[in-house]
Amino acid sequence: MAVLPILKAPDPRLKTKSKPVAQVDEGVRKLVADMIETMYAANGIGLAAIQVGIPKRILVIDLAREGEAPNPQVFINPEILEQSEDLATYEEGCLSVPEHYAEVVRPATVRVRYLDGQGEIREQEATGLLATCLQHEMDHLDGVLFVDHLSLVKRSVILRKLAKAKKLATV
Ligand code: GNR
Ligand code: NI
Repeated sequence: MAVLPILKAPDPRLKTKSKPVAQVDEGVRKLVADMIETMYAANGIGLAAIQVGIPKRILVIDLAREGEAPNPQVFINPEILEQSEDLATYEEGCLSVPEHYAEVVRPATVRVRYLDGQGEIREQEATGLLATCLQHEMDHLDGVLFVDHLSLVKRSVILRKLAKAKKLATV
């Protein structure tokens, strides 16, 4: 297992549309294990493969709180089957948009179909933080960041600060 470096915006790779996984094989299982380790090391509740530079439709989520037993959930090739009309607002952050947080409105409940870490097909209905996190991660698979849900003004402020921070870091 390995902790992988996480891409930070603005990085053009974060805009990639990730490709479906053809087969859940040894290579995919190794990547999933590395993604879980990377998510824990970064104190995140979710991670999409593109955040570590791999354009595959894979995401991991663990909503267990500190002191609770770890509960990593693996979603491969996830698809939204249904989404509620009622909406929920959460303050979102992103490991690829460090130190910026903003309220994002999304469907409150989603039903998803996906392959689990064993390659078994599954369906799950998600509400609350899991619904938000799943949609945030699934956005990554299509090259979308939470800031893309904000007004142009809010998005520009955040992206300009990140570009500046990146510039300072590389001098
Ligand atoms: O760690 C994370 N926290 C978070 C909080 C609210 C809504 C979504 C998230 S996901 C984020 C980790 C991340 O960037 N996943 O892509
Ligand atoms: Ni994110």
